[in-house]
Amino acid sequence: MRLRYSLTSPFARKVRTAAGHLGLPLELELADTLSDTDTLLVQNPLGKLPVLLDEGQKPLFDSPVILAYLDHKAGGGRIVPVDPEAKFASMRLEALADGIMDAALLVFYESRFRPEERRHPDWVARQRAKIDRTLTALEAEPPASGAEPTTGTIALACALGYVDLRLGDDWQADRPKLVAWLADFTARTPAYRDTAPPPA
Ligand SMILES: N[C@@H](CCC(=O)N[C@@H](CS)C(=O)NCC(=O)O)C(=O)O
Repeated sequence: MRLRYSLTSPFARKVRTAAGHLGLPLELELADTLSDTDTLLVQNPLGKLPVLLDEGQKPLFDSPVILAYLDHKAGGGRIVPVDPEAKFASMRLEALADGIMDAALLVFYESRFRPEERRHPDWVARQRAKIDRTLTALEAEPPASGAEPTTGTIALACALGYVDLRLGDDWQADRPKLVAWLADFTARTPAYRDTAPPPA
């Protein structure tokens, strides 16, 4: 399997962490989302990464679909819980974590791609508020430490890592439970450690 990815993409990190945890080898191929000629545009008309390429399959995206596919390839029931209650809890957590990443990405893109005079501070503040509220909700109900990784906890770890990378670690100050949870997840999940982005 080949993954179109970038080194800093939190969504691609989800896939790399999941594949590593499941023992599924991935060939990595960088993609340039700013290029008009990158084959990424053919593989995913949305022009977004990650995209997973596997023989006999259409290109797969987005990251929740790819994680479900990897779980299937690994025999099922590994990172997608079989028990319906646990499965929907994991999917819900993944949706929240992906939402944090979407908002953090938008904040980052605003500073990276928009000239200063066309930026919208109120809009950026709204994105940051989404992240803040979601982290506070998760601090009130953090995932259990010591559990086997699921699509939800893999996504959450990648979201927290991305917030650290792009927005700094201020979020940690009043969220000791999430900080402790991430430390435990990091210690127990080599594939997450091995996919840390280069420093900003
Ligand atoms: N929902 C998608 C989000 C993917 C996404 O936003 N990827 C970013 C990189 S981290 C991207 O490709 N951005 C380029 C663009 O939106 O044009 C997923 O879960 O894979």
